[in-house]
Amino acid sequence: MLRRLEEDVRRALRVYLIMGSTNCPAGVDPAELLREAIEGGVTCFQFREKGPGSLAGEAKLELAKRLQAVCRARGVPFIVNDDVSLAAAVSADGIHVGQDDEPAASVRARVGAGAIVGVSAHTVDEARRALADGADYLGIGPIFPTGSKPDAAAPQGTRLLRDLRSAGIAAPLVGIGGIAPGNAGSVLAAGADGVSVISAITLAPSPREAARLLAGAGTAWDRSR
Ligand code: 3NM
Repeated sequence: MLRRLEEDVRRALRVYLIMGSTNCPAGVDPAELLREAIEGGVTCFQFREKGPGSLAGEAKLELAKRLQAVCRARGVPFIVNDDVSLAAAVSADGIHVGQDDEPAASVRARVGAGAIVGVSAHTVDEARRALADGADYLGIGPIFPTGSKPDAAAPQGTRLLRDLRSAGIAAPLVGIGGIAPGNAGSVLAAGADGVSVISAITLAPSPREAARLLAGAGTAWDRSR
């Protein structure tokens, strides 16, 4: 399969929902939440099944397949967090890894040229290394304080996004951490191609409306340029 075009990845990052079963309010079906969020404007999805109470084994695989089916029916890329074996088992569109996970070069070797590889980076050096290792996009965060990742580093604001662009890095970038409709514009203005969120959508009274507002922040940013 041909390597994804960079511009396709850039466009997909615009409103990037990350979610696992533990991010959903009690009694809410993750597949239904995802369906609503995509209807609202989500352009990419990452299955991140992590932390206390998260699913494992067959139950994790089953949920991955259900969420992938929702994405497929709507043409939204389905990315798996960290678990390269799961990504391979379901033929996911891509895989996202952090600095403490399997290195990007070995992930790229395992998933092949046709899959999207995303890497979390916290410095310009980490970003350069990930791109040299074959990453298609970088996740930059946490931008703002987040309640969704207990081991997140200190919030760094939009500075690293600006530094990466000033350093001439043109690769697709997505901001993450504490992003919501009200601050998404500042993340795009700093150089991100999109915003990645968990709670702004999963804990919103209406995931559809939250996604619509995040997509609207992108449209407003495009118009202001
Ligand atoms: N990674 P919310 S912050 C999964 O900084 C994740 O790399 C981060 O959740 C990083 O949108 C984060 O609810 C959690 O703040 C994002």
